[in-house]
Amino acid sequence: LCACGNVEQQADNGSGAETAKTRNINIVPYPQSVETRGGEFRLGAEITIATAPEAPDSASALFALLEQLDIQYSENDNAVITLKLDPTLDLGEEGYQLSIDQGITLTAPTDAGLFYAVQSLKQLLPATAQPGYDLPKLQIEDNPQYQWRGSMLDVARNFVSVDYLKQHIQRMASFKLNKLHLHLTDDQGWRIEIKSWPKLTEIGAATSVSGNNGGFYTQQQMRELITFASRHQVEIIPEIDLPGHTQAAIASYNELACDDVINSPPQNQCEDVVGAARLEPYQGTCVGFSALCASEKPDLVYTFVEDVLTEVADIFPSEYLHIGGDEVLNEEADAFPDFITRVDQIVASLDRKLLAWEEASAGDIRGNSLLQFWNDDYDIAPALEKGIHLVLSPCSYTYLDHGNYDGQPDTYTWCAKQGITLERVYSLVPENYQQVVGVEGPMWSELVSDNATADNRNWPRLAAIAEVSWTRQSQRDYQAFTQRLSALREHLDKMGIQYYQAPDLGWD
Ligand code: TNX
Repeated sequence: LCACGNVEQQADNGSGAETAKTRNINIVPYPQSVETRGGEFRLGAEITIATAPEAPDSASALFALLEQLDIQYSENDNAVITLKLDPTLDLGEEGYQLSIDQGITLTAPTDAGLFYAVQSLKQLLPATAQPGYDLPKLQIEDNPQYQWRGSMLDVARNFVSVDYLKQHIQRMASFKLNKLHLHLTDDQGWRIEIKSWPKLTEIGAATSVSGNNGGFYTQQQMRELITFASRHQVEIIPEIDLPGHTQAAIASYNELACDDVINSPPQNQCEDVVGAARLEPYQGTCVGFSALCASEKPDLVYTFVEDVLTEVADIFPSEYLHIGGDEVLNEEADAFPDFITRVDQIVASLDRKLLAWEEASAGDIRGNSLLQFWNDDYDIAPALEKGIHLVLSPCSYTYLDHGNYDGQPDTYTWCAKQGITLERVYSLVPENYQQVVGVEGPMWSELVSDNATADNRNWPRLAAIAEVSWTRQSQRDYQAFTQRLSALREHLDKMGIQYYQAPDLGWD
């Protein structure tokens, strides 16, 4: 994805670059190469800066950083901190250089690169205001290994506010995570306004799991959030989960189902839904029992899907539309491959690419699709042969609804009995898989109904997701990671993150 061979060599042969063991530059995710030069540069409480007019997002990020640290600044050519766009720099779309010497110079070919340079600088500084700041003289060259560095929030099982999403986006950005996948629909709730099918939010948005608050995002709110996210270099990817996980849609428009009672197949353990009326909104935690009736009512179902995806594509500018495709365990299982094939055609007609959970490889989908790989045992080889690439979310490493530790209350264990520790997340080696675009940490929310719990499940584990997806394997080292992250505690506190105090971080 980027022509950065030189830089990689420099990092690997150890000439001047610190090795994973000796470094003490507390940046997460760790950069491609860091050379310290000895000595320090003192940043005063009143400085001059120069930003690049064509790079507004990095300029805003720098202003916010200086304001947070009570550093007075004015724009001037002879600046102490310079942000410079240099399109000739061969560092890929997101790479940057950060040099601290007699002053601080951030250089990148894009605004995104400069934005990430500011994030690195931010981590080199304290999180709160001081009289002055001593920074190590150094030269950093950096760019990510993977272009997909994701977090998924399940806002369907339990709704979260726009304010929380904004906070989450800022936190993601500080760790250079760049894809926020919103799981917008599921059995328990429909969270995005669809003007042509208004009952989806009138009825389908009213509930969550266990009688918790419902809610939905208006199209206007979502457009504003997308702009906010893009200013933090985060792209929002919408997921409309189809054809299963659709009880909220079916409760809103009963005719989308085959029968008016729920019939469950033998492999489904969900006794509580069998025989329930289709009209009822669902507030339990079973999966796999619902599906749109594509087999018997194709006209209605494909009209619905096309209407919904057309509005979704109009709201979300993302290159990919996530159409779910997971866990159709009921009587519609036979119709599933054809359904996926047709939905991919709808997505193509909207000029977008398909993203779906791995099961969607059963359909005849385009080779430019992405599949989200969650079950290590799944035979993904045929999809790879078609050229399809993977977003890695193998559940035993990345499912953040599982416990931070063995026995954590209100967590799932189905994929990893002892929970998924920080070290376990970090031990994912994306390089061991083929055709990978990156890594994503899904945080399913059946058991997560407040922001504090969401924070606790996401952090610090998302920092490990960030490092395994940004940093090359030669630069990854769990001990060094925990030391660097441990040193950033103040930064996490400043962002208001109610993280789990992972013992390896030594914060007790
Ligand atoms: C599986 S894996 C799901 C979700 C659940 C989650 C709970 C996958 C694509 N789907 O519907 O929320 O397990 O851990």
